[in-house]
Amino acid sequence: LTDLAELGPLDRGLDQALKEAHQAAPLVGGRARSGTARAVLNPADLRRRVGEVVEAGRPELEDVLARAARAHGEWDRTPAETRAQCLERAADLMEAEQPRLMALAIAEAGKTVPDALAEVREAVDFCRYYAARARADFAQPLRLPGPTGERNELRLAGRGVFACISPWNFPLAIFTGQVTAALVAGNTVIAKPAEQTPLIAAAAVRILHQAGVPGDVLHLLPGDGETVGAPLIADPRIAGVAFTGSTEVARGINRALAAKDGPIVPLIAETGGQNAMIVDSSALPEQVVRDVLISGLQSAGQRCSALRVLFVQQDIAPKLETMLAGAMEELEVGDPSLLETDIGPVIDEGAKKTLEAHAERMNRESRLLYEIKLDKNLPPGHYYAPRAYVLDSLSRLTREVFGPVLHVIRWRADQLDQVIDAINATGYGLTLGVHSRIDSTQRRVWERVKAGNTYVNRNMIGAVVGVQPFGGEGLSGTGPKAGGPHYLHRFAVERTLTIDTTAAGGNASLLSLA
Ligand code: UN1
Repeated sequence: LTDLAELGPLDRGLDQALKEAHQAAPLVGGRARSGTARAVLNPADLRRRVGEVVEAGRPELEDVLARAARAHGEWDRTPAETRAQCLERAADLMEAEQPRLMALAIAEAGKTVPDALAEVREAVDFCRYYAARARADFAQPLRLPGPTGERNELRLAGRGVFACISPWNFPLAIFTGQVTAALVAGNTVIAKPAEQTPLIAAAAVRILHQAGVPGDVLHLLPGDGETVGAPLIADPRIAGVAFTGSTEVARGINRALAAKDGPIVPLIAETGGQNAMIVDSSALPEQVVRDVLISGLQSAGQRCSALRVLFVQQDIAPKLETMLAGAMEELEVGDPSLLETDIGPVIDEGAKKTLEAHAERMNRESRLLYEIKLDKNLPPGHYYAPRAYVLDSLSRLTREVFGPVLHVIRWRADQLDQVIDAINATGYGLTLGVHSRIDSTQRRVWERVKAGNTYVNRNMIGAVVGVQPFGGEGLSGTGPKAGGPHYLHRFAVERTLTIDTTAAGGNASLLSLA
C-alpha cells in the first residue's frame, strides 16, 4: 500500500528499538508509581512481550486529581509563549526518539512501518501546530472596538483539569494531539491512554516532562475505562473531557458528565464513521482501485476515517470489482515490522471476534467479492483476513465495522440522490470520498452529504495537521476539528474585560500612566 521509496532512509535504530523492553506505570507528579505489573503482548505475535504496565488504582486517581487541581492556577498564568516552547521542545525530542517511538507503535499497536512513521510525524506536527495556534490566540488578549471611554478585551484561559481519553489506533498521534492542545490552552491534564497501548503513551508523557511541562501539570493513569476512566470523569474537579473512540462510549461519557455535580463540563468527542466513497462512471478505474485499497485497508482498516462503503456506478462496477479483487490478491498480510507487509494484525481478540461475527452475517446477506488468504505460517497473532463484500443496500450495515472489510454497493445513473440520502441516513458524518471527473457531480455530492472531511479523486485517510482539519459531525463527534485553527478554543474559557476609562470610571489616570 505504500511505495517504499516514499519512506526515505529509515533510522537504523529501529531494529534495535524493536528488541527493547518497555515500561509504563501511573505517572503522578512526574514520578512512576510501583505496583503489580501486567505484560503487554505484541498483537502480531503473542509470544513476544513488548513490555509491562502497572495500572492505576484509587490512590493514584485521588492523588493526581488533587495535584492537577492545585497546579492549574500557576500553569494557566504561565505565558502562552512558555507553554508553546514546551510543545516545540517535545516535538524536537520526539524527532530525536523517532526509532523508539516507531518501534512502540509497531510492537504495541501492530502498526506497519510506514504507519508507524506517519504516527510519529503526526504527533510532531500536532506539537508544532498547537504551539503556533497558542501563540496566535492565547498570547495577547483580543482588543474589541467599543465606545470612546471604554476598553474591551477578550482573552482565552484554561478551563482547569482536563481528562484526555485516547484510543489505541493512533496511540501516539491522537494521544499527543489531545494532551498538547489541553496543556497549551492552559489546562492541567490527566491522561488515560487506551488499555492496549500504555507504553507509547508513557513514552510521550516522559518526553513532555523532559520538554519542560511540570510533573504536576501532566499525569498519566494507565488502566481500563471502568477502573480509571469512569471515576476520573465523574469527579467534580474535572473541567473538560477530550475523548476519541466509539460513539457508544462517547454517549456514556456525555451521560456521566450530565449527571454529576459541579461545573457543566464540555465533551470534545471524536468518534466513529460509516464512511462512503461515491464512484461514478467518469472515474479513472486504476486510480479508484489504488485509493480504495489505501482508504479501506491501510492500517488494517482501523481508522475512524477509513472507507467502509464503496458506491460504484453500475456501468463500471463489474470491471472495477474485478480489478479490486485482483489488486487485493497482491497485498501482503503479516508481521508489521517487515517492510514488505501491507496489512498487519487487528488490535486484539475482541476486535477479531467482532469482525468474525460481522463476516457470519455478511456470508448470509451478501456476496463475497474477495478474501485475502492468510499465510498458514503466520505467528500466533490477531490476524484477520481482509475482504470485500458486494451488498444490495447500505441498510444491511447497522454499525461501524472497524477493520479491513470493504462493502461494495452498485448504483444506477439516476440514483445519485438516493445514494446521498442513504449516506446521510446513517447519522454519521466523518469522511467521504468522491471519484468523478464531472464538476457538477463533485459539487452536488459535496453540497449535500453531511461529512466532516470530503476528499475528491484521491484517498480519504491521513488528514494533514493544519492543512486538512479533521473531525466529523452527528454520530461522528462534536468538533472542533483536530489540527484545525479552532481546536484549542474548546479547551478554553473566554473572559471579557470591560474598563471604564473616563474620569467617572475612576481609573483614567491609572491607564494613562500605562
Ligand atoms: C481515528 O482513526 O480515530 O485522517 C481518527 C486520518 C486520521 C484519522 C484519525 N487523522 O486518517
